[in-house]
Amino acid sequence: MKIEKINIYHLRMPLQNPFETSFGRIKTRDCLLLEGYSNGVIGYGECVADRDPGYSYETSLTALHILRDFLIPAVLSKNIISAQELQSLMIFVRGHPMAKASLEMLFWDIKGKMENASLKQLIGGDRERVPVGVSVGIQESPKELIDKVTLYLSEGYGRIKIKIKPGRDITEIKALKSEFPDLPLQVDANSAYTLETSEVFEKIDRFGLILIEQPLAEDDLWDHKKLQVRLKTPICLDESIVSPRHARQALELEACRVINIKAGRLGGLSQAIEVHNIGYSLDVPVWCGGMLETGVGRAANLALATLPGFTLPGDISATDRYYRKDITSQVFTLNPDSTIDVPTGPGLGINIDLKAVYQYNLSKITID
Ligand code: OSB
Ligand code: MG
Repeated sequence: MKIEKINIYHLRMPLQNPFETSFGRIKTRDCLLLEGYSNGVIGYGECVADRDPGYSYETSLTALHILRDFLIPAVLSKNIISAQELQSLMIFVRGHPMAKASLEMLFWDIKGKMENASLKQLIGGDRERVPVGVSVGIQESPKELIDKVTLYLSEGYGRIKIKIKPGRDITEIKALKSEFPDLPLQVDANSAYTLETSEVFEKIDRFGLILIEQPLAEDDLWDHKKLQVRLKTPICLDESIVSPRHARQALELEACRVINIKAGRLGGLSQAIEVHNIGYSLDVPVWCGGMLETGVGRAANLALATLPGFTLPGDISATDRYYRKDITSQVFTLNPDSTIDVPTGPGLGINIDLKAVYQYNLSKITID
């Protein structure tokens, strides 16, 4: 395939509810929507970098810069036959995985449309629906947290993740577990603790959580190893795993026992599949993380999670958990068994609602 032209829309999507993590609170979610043209076929990719560099150093505007000035000029009008080939064209850019991943997503969408195959088929997935959970932000009080979780449980979510930070952890976990003793619960600290502030994890360890996600610094494996030996609960790394090599090294070091896979963080679906393969070969559970994607990224996450090593529920929730009006005409809904159906149409299997795109659009540029 030769990609002739790419439009980049910078979108700002209002969230249904503010989302608070240890690194901040947001009411709107920024993303980039890439729209690529190849031989009459139009494909889409989503860049999951947000407005602020809180989760990682990338932002929507750094990604826009790297895509516009480096990545897109390097791939336009080249004959690209595989994701690996696309990756090799982008390798001269150090870092900026979310920018790269958005171009790879667009590549897969076009490829699927040209070959009349769904992304799930292209990557060899074998499920029609995937198990999912919901990620709940830090709430005003334990009471409000219980109300939120009660609501999500009534909607059918079978696994709950809550965001924690120092001072907003053990009270919240205790409150939830006394209200719902059998609740399948996991927590995500987004790097908010250090070994010095880590005593609380011995207390958290008594609650039999599914996992503790990214307690310590994003650029650290060693201290996670030191924390993991103290705990029965598996540590799951998110921010720290930025390549298949990091995944291998983290597992060799026993810095974690579970891996959260996000194509954006890893630089593309092909890299995400490699991390999955490492986990699968070693019997290490992996699951699909989320970045509050629009329906575009959600479709890609659902396809990715059809691979057999995704044995834990993903952070892939129904559309209405995120946005009142999404930019895809498809609305993703939760099945009663806490699963979501995987799109079956060619490529990502979604249709873009351009009216909604223009409603949320801050800027549009064309590179050709
Ligand atoms: O750490 O998993 C995370 C959202 C934005 C940035 C980082 C994270 C998250 C979530 C939400 O936890 C997951 C979702 O998309 O539902
Ligand atoms: Mg996380």
